[in-house]
Amino acid sequence: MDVATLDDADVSIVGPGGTYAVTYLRVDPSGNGTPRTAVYRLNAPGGFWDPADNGTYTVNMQASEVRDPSGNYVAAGAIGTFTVSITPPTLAITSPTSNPTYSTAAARSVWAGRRATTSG
Ligand SMILES: [Ca+2]
Repeated sequence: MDVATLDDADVSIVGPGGTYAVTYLRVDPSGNGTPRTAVYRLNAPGGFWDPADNGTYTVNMQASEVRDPSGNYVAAGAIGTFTVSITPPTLAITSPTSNPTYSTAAARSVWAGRRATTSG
């Protein structure tokens, strides 16, 4: 692989919500040779991953983007898929274990006590 041909234009990803560009990050190991693994980042559609993004994503090699040192380009077309499956978190609200009671007589008593304390 001619690693100088690696960049953001090499692949695009088609998912349930459309076609997405990627960001080229690195190649392992560095320098020309074979085999090489190129790493790209796909940002979450809409800024974060949520259940609306669930589904199958297809990685598509773009024509005339990556080649070997002899000038042979990788053929365009689908080169892999991955699945996104996000389950939303749940929040459970349980009843309190004790149910406080309210007495108007008790409230008056407390209020009167405070008045007596502050006026004295
Ligand atoms: Ca390229």
